[in-house]
Amino acid sequence: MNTLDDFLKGHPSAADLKAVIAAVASACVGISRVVSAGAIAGNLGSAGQMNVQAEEQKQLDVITNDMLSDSLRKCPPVAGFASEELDTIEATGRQGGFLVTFDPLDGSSNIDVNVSVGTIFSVLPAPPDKLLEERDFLLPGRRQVAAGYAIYGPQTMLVLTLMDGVHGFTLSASGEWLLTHERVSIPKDTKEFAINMSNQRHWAEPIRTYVDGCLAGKTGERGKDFNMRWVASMVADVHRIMMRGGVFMYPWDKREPDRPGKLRLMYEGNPMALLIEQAGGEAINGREDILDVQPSALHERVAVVLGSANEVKLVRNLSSV
Ligand code: P6P
Repeated sequence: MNTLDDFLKGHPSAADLKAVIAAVASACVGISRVVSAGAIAGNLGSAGQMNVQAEEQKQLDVITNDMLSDSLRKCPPVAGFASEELDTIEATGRQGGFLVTFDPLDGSSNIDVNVSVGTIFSVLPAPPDKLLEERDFLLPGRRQVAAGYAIYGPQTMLVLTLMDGVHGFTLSASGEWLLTHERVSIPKDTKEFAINMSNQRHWAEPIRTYVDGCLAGKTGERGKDFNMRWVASMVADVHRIMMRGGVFMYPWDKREPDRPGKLRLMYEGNPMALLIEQAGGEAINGREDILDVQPSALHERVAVVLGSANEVKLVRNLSSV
């Protein structure tokens, strides 16, 4: 089997971009080990502080953030990075190259109960010759030059795109990423939807209509029965869709009417939307492609509906009436 190093060596993209991917991949090997050590290492539970999202930080949120930050600081083509766990950006002092945004441990509320979690990352072009500012990160998702996630589950996998399709690597016992899933392709149709049903009374009409159609199954207009999954770990739900299709929804809801959604645009919505589109799926915030959203703040949130193209098209049509 080819390794990630073999894959990158043979890839036409620029050497400095490949160095960024290698730096992220290397950090994820370490994160996998720390996550799998769990209670043995005494890293579970709360860190006793809140992050910029006003959410309680887990110890592993802080530990994994530091691991990925350290790896990027040491990677020459990285001009700066932003993390879900950091209030603002960190500039490395180098100019040009790339910006990286990341969620070091997505789904960390699952970590204490041993459910799959993951790392999500996005790579953007850095401005060529200026001191870095937060607004340099506020590029639409279409400007990404690479994105990916690591999923720490029964297997640890790295799933990434360098803008020519999506490829999956599985971490071997010896710590090597082996190419196990070439050119991942998401089925256009599905019988599986993922949403947190406990929020049903808060959704807007189009989402309620779409989910009601799935629940009606063969007895309704869809003419087929659906299954439901909700891991409450975006990386795990998206990975399932990458492997067998489906539709994932975290829509706007009226609990916080001024908030577009729960998930973050720059390091959850955009990287996942790029991967989904590169694998033949679609990713919208309801009406428009997530990748076309113009960010206005580093930690802004976005509504997310992504997955099998024909299902997302249905939601887009319902939202457009
Ligand atoms: P809820 C994890 O906290 C996360 O950000 C995503 O990974 C996940 O899809 C979502 O929130 C789960 O949210 O409201 O179902 O707990």
